[in-house]
Amino acid sequence: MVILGAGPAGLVLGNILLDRGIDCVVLERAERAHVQTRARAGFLAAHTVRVLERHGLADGLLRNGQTHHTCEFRTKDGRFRLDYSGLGLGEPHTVYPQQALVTDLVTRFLARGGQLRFGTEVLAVHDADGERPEVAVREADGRPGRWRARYVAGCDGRHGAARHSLPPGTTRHHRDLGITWLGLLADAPPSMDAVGYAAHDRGFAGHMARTSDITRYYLQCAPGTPADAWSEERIWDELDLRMGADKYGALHRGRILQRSVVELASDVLEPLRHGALFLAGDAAALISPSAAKGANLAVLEAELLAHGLIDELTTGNTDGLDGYSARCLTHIWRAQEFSHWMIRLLHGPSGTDGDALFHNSLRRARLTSLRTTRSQQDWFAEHYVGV
Ligand code: FAS
Repeated sequence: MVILGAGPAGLVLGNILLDRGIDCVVLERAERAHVQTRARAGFLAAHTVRVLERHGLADGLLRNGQTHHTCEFRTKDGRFRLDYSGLGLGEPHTVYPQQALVTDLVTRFLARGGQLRFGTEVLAVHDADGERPEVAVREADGRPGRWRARYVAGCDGRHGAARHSLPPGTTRHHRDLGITWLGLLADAPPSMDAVGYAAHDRGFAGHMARTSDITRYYLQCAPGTPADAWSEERIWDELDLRMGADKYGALHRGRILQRSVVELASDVLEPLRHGALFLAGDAAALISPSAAKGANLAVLEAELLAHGLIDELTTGNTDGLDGYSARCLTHIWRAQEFSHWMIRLLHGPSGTDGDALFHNSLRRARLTSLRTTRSQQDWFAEHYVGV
């Protein structure tokens, strides 16, 4: 079994297969230090925690993760909080930085004798429809290499080789959402005990705890804005303005540790299986971070694929593998739908022309429904935490 990519999808899959005695190798382009410090997700759904616990992969997050169950919406009409531990399925999030989870998964995989080849770039997957597909790589020493296996899992993300090795006829649904965020990681304690969403006329702003000392912020900016265009002072001033610091108190400031530009897009490939090649995680679909679903879907899909592979390789039963694509796509499209709902809730066209006024009035009505209607709050909580 060859697994492309050492992100949450590839590592969860590799650990589950290794535990069941199934030989696998993970091929990862980046070096270990980079993989283990790349800051992305932080909100793990209750389902994700259950999957990781089920496979003995949750020690770190159970020890250091923080349970989270409140979000706060701030608009020019005021603010309201939703404690979703009493709404919908009544499930909380666990806040645990993705880089910490990935470090746990790498450490455990290697400790169990797993083969993980850092610095190995996958160039292409050939003969996916054949008995033993071939994975062409550039090894860490620069020499070309080839890996053959009964199955290949493409867990190498949205820009990986697996996506570019698909046969013609694969359907790709892609939408650029025309919204850009500055993704920021600040060396500052969280300023509220909730996920903060500000739907401001100047654009969206988001506040998400990562640890007791580190906070992730998102700041909507004009498309094409370079990551380093804004000074730290301007960033904090704008975050304070959009978060309503004049009414609710200033945010805790600190050094900006990491910045990235996130162009919100939605992308789904169908089907997710091509012969012996299976796609999982961001290689399968990209969900905008507005719904915090990407890493959670990656773990869900990794477990589904692992179960299908274990069944086929140990009993010859192919039901799990045959149904893999359809099962994942059901979850993916639900996550896409919720992600789009969140985008329409938190972003509106700027300006005062008729169209802008119309859409912003719809947005305010959505926020009012969420603030005042129990059924809307239950729906929100179920989709916000569920995958
Ligand atoms: P990954 O991208 O994590 O891993 C793929 C791996 O494949 C990488 O290590 C890469 O180096 C490697 N690779 C790529 N090409 C290769 C090649 N040719 N050869 C070998 N290796 C190759 N999701 C949430 O659920 N909650 C959040 O709060 C959240 N916040 C996010 C914030 C940001 C700024 C970003 C960018 C994403 C966020 N996401 C969030 C989504 C994110 O977590 C992804 O969904 C998640 O990393 C997907 O995991 P994988 O599919 O394993 O892919």
